[in-house]
Order: sequence, then C-alpha cells, then structure tokens
Amino acid sequence: LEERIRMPALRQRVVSAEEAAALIQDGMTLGISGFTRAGDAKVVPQALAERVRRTGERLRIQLWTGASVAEEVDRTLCEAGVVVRRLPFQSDPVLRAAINRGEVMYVDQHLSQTVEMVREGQLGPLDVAILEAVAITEDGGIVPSTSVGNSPTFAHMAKRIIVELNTRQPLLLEGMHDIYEPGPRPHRDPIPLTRVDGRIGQPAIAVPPGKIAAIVVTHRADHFAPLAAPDAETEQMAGHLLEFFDHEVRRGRLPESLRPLQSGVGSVANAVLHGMLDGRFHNLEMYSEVLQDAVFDLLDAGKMRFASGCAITVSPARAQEIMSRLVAYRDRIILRPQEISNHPGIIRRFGVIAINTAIEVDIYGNVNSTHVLGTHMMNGIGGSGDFARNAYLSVFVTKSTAKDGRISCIVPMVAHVDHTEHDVQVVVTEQGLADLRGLAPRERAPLIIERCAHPAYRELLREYWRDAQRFGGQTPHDLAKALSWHVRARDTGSMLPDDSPRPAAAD
Ligand code: 0RQ
Repeated sequence: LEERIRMPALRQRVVSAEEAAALIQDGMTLGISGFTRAGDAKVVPQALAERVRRTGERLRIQLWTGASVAEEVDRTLCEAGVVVRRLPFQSDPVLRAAINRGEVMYVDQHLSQTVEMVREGQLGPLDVAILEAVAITEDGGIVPSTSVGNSPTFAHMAKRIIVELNTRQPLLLEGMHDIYEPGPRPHRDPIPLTRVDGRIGQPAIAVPPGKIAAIVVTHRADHFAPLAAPDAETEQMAGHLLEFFDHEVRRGRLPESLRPLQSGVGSVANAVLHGMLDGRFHNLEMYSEVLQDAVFDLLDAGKMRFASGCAITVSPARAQEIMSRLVAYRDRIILRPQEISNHPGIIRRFGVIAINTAIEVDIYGNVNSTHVLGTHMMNGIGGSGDFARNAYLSVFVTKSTAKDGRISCIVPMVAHVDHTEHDVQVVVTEQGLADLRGLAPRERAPLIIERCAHPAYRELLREYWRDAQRFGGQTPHDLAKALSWHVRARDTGSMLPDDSPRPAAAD
C-alpha cells in the first residue's frame, strides 16, 4: 500500500466501501470517474445501492460521469431507484428503459461541455466525487486509471472526494495521463496543445489532501463489453471508406499518414481501423476519445505512431494481454481529460478525420444519432458532435437498414437531429459512399439516395424526392409526408408500405 498511497497521512483514510458510501446522503450530486466503461468507480456505488436496498431509506441522487459506465454503476443504482438525473452519456439497457419511461431525467450533452458548465456552477453544486485511481502521490495527487473523463474538474469542484484505489489496475498507467484544466473565461489563455503527442499538464490530479475524505482499496477489473465482430456489411462500409481515403491521397488532398483520426465506439469503427492494417497508410495518429482494440493492433504493426485519447476501452478478450504489455505503449499513448480530447478548438487545429455512427440519415445529410423513431433514447450524442462540427472531414456511417430490413436508415427527414447537414460531409453505408462536400441540398438528395439507400427503399425515396420538389425551396420537403415513414414504423413495425417488396434480412 505504501507504493500506492505515497502520502503517509492519507493511509489513515482507508475505509470499507460501506463506510465510504455512508458519506452519501439524500439529495446529493455525485460525480464519478469512468468513460466508456474504463476507469469507473466500482465498489462505492454498489455499496450505496446495497445500503438503500437493505435499509429501504429514501435516497435520490443526481449522477454525473465522464461517459458510459458499466452495469456495476448505472444498472445497480438505477435498479435501486436512486438516480433521478443522469448526465452526460449512458449506454445501459436498464437505465435506457427508465429514461424512456420518463423516470430518470437524462441530460444528453456534448462530452466536452459538461465540465465547463460544472465549473461555472450552471448545473448546481457537486457534493461528492468518487474517483478510481492507481495511486495517490507524495503530495496527495490522484493518478487516474484507464480513463481521465471529467475527473479533474469533479475533483476540483466536489466538496469531498472518495478515492477508489484499484490495485488491479497496473501502476504502469502512472505517467500516461496529461491532466490539464483550462483557466477561467472570458480571458482564458489558448490551450497550448499543438501536437497530438504534446504534453501540457501534469501526470496526476492535484487536490488539497484534506478534501480526500475516504480511500477504498479495490481489486476489480474494468468490466468491458465484448466488441461485435465485423460482419460482411461493416467490412463493406470499411472498404468504401478506405477506398475514399485512398482517392483523397491520390488527389493530393491528404498525406499517406492521413490526418489524426477519431472514431466512435463499435464494430464499424473498429473494422475501418483494422482495414488500415493492410492499407497504404502509415505513420497514423489518433486524436480520439476512446482507444479500442484496433488502435493497439495498429501500434503493434508500426502503422500508427501515436494515439491520444481519454480512455482505454478494449474487449474483454484483449484486456489482460494489452494491460500486461502496457510498457510497450507507455510512450505512444496519452490519456487526457475529455474536455481536451474532445475540445472543439483542438479538433479544428489538428484537422481531425472524424468517423461516427448514425441511427438514421436523411436525404439532405442531417443525422440522428440518438433517438429511435424520433422519440426513444438509445445512448446519447456522446462526443460525436464535438468532433463532427469541428473536423477536417466529418464522416457518418450506418447500415442502410435496421431491424431485418423493416427500418430504412436513409429517410426523407430525420425525426430528431443531432448533427445538422452542415456537420456532415461524407455518408457511408454498406451500399456505398456519398461525398457531400460542396454540394447544395438539391444535389445531396439524389446522391445519398443512389449511393447509400438500400435498394428496397430507393424507389420510395426517389418518389418522395420527386414529389417534394413541387413545393420548391432550398431544401424541398413535403411536410405532410416527411415523417410518414416513422409514423408507419411506429404503428406497424415497418417503414415499408404494405405492398412494397421486403428486403432480404440484413445479414
Ligand atoms: O438495436 O441492439 O436492439 O439490435 O440500434 O445498432 O447497428 O448494432 O450499431 O452498436 O454501432 O450503435 C448510433 C446507436 C449505433 C451508436 C449507435 C438499432 C439496431 C440495434 C445498435 P438492437 P448497431 P452500433 C463515441 C461517439 C451515438 C454516440 C456516438 C451510438 C442498435 O453508435 O450510440 O457516436 N452513437 N458517440 O437495430 C431503429 C434505426 C436504427 C435502429 C440502428 N434507424 N431505427 N433502430 N438501430 N439503426 C462514444 C462516446 O462518445 C462515448
């Protein structure tokens, strides 16, 4: 323990998870560590849920995180009926259902923005921060584990801090973080990060040691989710995108090292990055939020020179092996707070190529990433908006249909907009790729329909687009019919009119 808690006075603060959870009372706001299931606070939230179940007491909290956290937190606390408000991102099915029943108030935020609001008190006070750490330094600094997330600002703003000191997480993680908090507005200095591998901060989160109210020692591994294996369609999508990059290199618009890459979580993003193992691209850099399996493969293969992210989120199958070889990655990976990994100004500065996933795209290139049929929350916007609006190239990928072909992911009008047409430059489905750069809405529609829509919906979309033009305008729509596909799907389970041929099942 001396190695992990290097400030002797703080060793007195080691308590059980139950004792630490006793600091949390009804009406409080908790800010916990964790980003895409990496570096979550694990045992104190569970002890809290257990206490509520045992005592039957009334306890309602607001829960803030970095991004999605594992079942141990979101599901456990939700099932205990403890969470009344949650931000800024989640992906748990139990919590999602509670959100869609209107029981949990979910604030779906751009991931770079939360801490700006927290620091300026716009979301109210933060009572307790629960932060996973691999070590506490000689002067009380908190060394995060596999993610940084919002932890620096949570530590800075919380009245009290509980540290979950995780001895399972390798101490080698120390030194991989770059903790930097921008100064106050409106006269903030420019953020001095001018290279993907630049260091501008400290290896630990500096806090007054007196603020650390409790330390709980744990030995729990991150609970990562399995990564969906690539299928024929995700491989086709990756193929279209790699061909497009190749084309851009040949035209002299991109170097063979491309530009720093960002990719969302999931199998398409992973398939695209995997495709780069065999491609002509080399000396790649990543400026992203999540570092998944493929990043480690590219680093191993010598194709990627450096990866900057906010979290290491790998598949359970790879986690142990990657963590045991951390020494090989230490000098080629930096983990940053999410307001820096996702910072609009830095993304613009680096000219990032952003690859994110859509639920549906409309014929003009507006993207819905969050709401099924316009009303039901899936996960949240996450960092996709931070990157899409500010990227050198903003790419959105989606399969052309969902639910065995009953839903078209290319629609006349999206039923909820996360990314407007202004933030979307390339759309990719397994059918093909539409390069929308420099095109007006009237030029975008036929391209998206012909290149990206599934053949079973293409004629229906052509028909809509022909009719819509009768109403004129910069962006022609038949407003009476624009959302009729969604209404039909809500009422019948399918966007296809009764007499349309059914497309073959998606797989
Ligand atoms: O439903 O699980 O019930 O089968 O949506 O779809 O195709 O498995 O794809 O797992 O990559 O998720 C956009 C949700 C895609 C995700 C989204 C249904 C489909 C399936 C999942 P089932 P797939 P993925 C990085 C950046 C927003 C945040 C973001 C996401 C389920 O990528 O949340 O990009 N992105 N963040 O059947 C009805 C449609 C549908 C549909 C798909 N049109 N209508 N259902 N589905 N299209 C992360 C962070 O920032 C932290």
